[in-house]
Amino acid sequence: MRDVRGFRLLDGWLDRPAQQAMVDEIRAVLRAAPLVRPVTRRGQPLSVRMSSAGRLGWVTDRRGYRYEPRHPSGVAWPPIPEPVLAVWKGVVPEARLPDSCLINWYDPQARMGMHQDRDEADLTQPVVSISLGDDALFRIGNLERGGRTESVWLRSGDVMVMGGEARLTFHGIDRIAPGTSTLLDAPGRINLTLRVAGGSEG
Ligand code: MD6
Ligand code: FE
Repeated sequence: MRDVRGFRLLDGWLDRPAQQAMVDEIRAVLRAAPLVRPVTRRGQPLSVRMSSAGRLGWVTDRRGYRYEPRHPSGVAWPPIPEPVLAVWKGVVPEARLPDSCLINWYDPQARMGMHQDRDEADLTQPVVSISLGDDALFRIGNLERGGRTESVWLRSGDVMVMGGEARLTFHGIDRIAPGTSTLLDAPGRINLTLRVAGGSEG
């Protein structure tokens, strides 16, 4: 376990067969709830394509950022696959169970700008992220935008926990290193982020 500014990085938490099984589960979710390229409130398309599993899915469109109970097509999000829930239970056993799993697909050109994850109702609950496929350069900043940053490579099978003091730290993905993993059949990366998005009524 490595601690980088309060982010707990569990290198190689998932072995190769577990990664493969998880990719199969995610592909099944994406057949029911296909990836979409979201736009910001200003209409700027993100480079990452997204879908979700769980009671709530994170979306952005002209109406802004929020959690929604349905895919933009109108179908309910599929349930969070059991092996994905098992990672959460293994790494943050004290936390409430997650009700949202955001699925991000990065093609080799995709990136994610520095952001905070703050659309969840209860910010005392952690966010757990799982990396599958090509390596990604993850940048960790501060509780305010700007300042010095530190970068770490996230590799296939790595799990990252953002909680406690670090829960509102700015972070982003600078780039993907295509061809560094043989897990997926195309160059790119899948990132799963599990969250407790809703309030305690859920
Ligand atoms: C990514 N991850 O790894 C983007 N957010 O592709 C995130 O934005 C993230 O890894 C919250 C907690 C952990 C993360
Ligand atoms: Fe994030």
